[in-house]
Amino acid sequence: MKIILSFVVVLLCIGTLKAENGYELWLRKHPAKAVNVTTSKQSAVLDMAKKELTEGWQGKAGSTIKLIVKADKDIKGDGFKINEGVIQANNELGILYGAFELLRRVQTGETTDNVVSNPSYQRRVLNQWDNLNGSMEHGFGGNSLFWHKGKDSLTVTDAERNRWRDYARANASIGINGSVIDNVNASPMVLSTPYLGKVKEIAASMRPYGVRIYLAVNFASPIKVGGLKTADPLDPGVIKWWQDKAKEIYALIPDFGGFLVKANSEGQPGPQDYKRTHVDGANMMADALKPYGGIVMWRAFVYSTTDADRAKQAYQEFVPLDGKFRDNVIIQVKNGPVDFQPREPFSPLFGAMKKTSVMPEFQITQEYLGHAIHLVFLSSMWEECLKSDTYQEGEGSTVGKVTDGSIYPQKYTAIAGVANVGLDSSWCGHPFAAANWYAFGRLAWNNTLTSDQIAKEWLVQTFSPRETNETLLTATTAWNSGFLLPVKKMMLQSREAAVNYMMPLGLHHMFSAYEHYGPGPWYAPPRVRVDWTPPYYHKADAKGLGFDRTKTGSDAISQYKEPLQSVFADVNKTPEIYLLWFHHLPWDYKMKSGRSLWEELCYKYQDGLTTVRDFQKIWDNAKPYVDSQRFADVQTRLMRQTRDAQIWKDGVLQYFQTFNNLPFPPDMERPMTTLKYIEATPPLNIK
Ligand code: GCV
Repeated sequence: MKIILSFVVVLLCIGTLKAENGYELWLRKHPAKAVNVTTSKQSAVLDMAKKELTEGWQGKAGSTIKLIVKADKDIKGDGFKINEGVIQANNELGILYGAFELLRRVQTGETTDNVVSNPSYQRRVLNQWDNLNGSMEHGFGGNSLFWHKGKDSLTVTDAERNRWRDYARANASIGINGSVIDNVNASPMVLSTPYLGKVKEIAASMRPYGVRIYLAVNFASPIKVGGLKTADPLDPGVIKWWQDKAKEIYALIPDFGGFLVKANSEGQPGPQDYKRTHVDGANMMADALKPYGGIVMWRAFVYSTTDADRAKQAYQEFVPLDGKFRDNVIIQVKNGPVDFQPREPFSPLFGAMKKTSVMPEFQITQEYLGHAIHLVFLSSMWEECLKSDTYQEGEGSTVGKVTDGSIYPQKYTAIAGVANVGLDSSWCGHPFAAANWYAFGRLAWNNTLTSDQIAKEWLVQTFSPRETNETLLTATTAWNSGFLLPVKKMMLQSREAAVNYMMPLGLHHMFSAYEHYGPGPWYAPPRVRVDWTPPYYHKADAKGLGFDRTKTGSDAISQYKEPLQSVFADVNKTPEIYLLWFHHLPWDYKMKSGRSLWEELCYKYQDGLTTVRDFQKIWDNAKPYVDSQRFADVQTRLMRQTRDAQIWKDGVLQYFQTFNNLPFPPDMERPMTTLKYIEATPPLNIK
């Protein structure tokens, strides 16, 4: 009887699911139950917490919730406690975060008693790679939320203010408390007085939600904006220029967060242009910001063609500088040593800088993971990184722990995510790309969360039926088994699937030159610098494949702490997921499965493709539970993802055959297109 009832209810739901464009993200409104919220005092932030609870309450009708701002030894920073209808925090922002957490817990059916929640990182910051002309570097969710071209580019409208507020609210709901609102390839103009006027407006819109503004700054700004002859960090005129600029900014924006700097990297100016060091540059800026409590996030993403292995260079340049930075400088380090690839081992810089604050940088926008076309849940990748053991202070020195202050004393702790958020009505392009924004925030708040938990939370909030009357709640069992479980499984498999159809077994950087989307392992025109071409990384030849980073090769393994060094040095001990990252191996190398390297590679690509085909079936079966707009949108994107996975498989494997002349394993699917065709086809992401 129950089953029949559930079925009937599901059918009823199908008829009533209204089209949704994704704008509400994970904060979709449900009919609220009556609740009485009391506060110990009145303030803008507390009023907002009260409003969220009143408008979103789905717990017992008639409940009372008390909001109490009172210090407690168990509560750290802007953390909170929830117990028996009371949210307690050290400060008002903590109450707001607690309110969002309580609503989430009610919705996901988790306990709402004895909850103590403290953030892993103090600064949880999005990096928007937004250009001042309104475009976004590797942004796939539309144009910039903050900037646009034209003569009215600095006038602010109410529509913009509302959008910024919605952005800040979404961030606050997952604990993100900062946003760098311009690209790390920074235009000096952002520091000009007219632009700072707009920055002030943006900051004002976000402030009520506790989201502070930061700016990415161009090291040559004193020349370009200030009219000075130099940007030498030791020049008194330059020092004064930055001090005056900091004073100007803080007069406009008293809670300004600080600067993010990409210096001497990929052609950006920096202190080395004046024979100075990263320390000279970063400390000079840090001194200018210090009186106001600002910080400098100085990126370690540096490499040049002079070293034979790009993966080694950040470590080589930064480890000798350990201990020399001011305490308000944080070195921002990408998760892997190369560049946000589908899979990299963790950067050896994590844990190696013991007297300097270090923060992880993740890429939420899917530059290398299928843009806004492929469904790839990146939480799994970040979880893998945060839980990787660096062994720097003995076993258990995970990347999470060496960056969140639990192992090394750090005055400031922080984490950054390169945002995928833009002006699209769905914010991020792909409806499932919002799950990556969500996951970043949740992991920044708690770096020990599992991707399983995060996926579940996101799905429940993003897709659960809006109706809450009791009859419809009987649909829950059907919803769980028909939607939540299969779709969650799909999300959790999606990153590994992408690794498999793009570059399995430790292969990396095999993208076409066009926007890092489709396959291009063959791409190597004569005048392009070699470390921007895939053959530099895969090193395929007649004998074998892979980058030798052991002692017989670049010796990058020596940057890892024992026992990892020995593990990576030994081909039999190296985890197969990193095999070709660390070793150049013959095509007939025997894998743990008993297959040859070539066969294993073929099966991995096949596996990636087959998994994505299955995603299409999973999604089609989920149709009764999803509104027509989001259903069709995901369905169409999955179609393209499947086609692309096929092209990745066909392109890469046929290219490797030009070296090894080996046949495909007998039971493997044959290619659908020739290598020649794939090489000549325009980039896949162009519609
Ligand atoms: C913002 C990669 C990207 C660049 C990006 C750079 C960085 O190289 O392709 O677009 O520049 O990383 O992180 O600075």
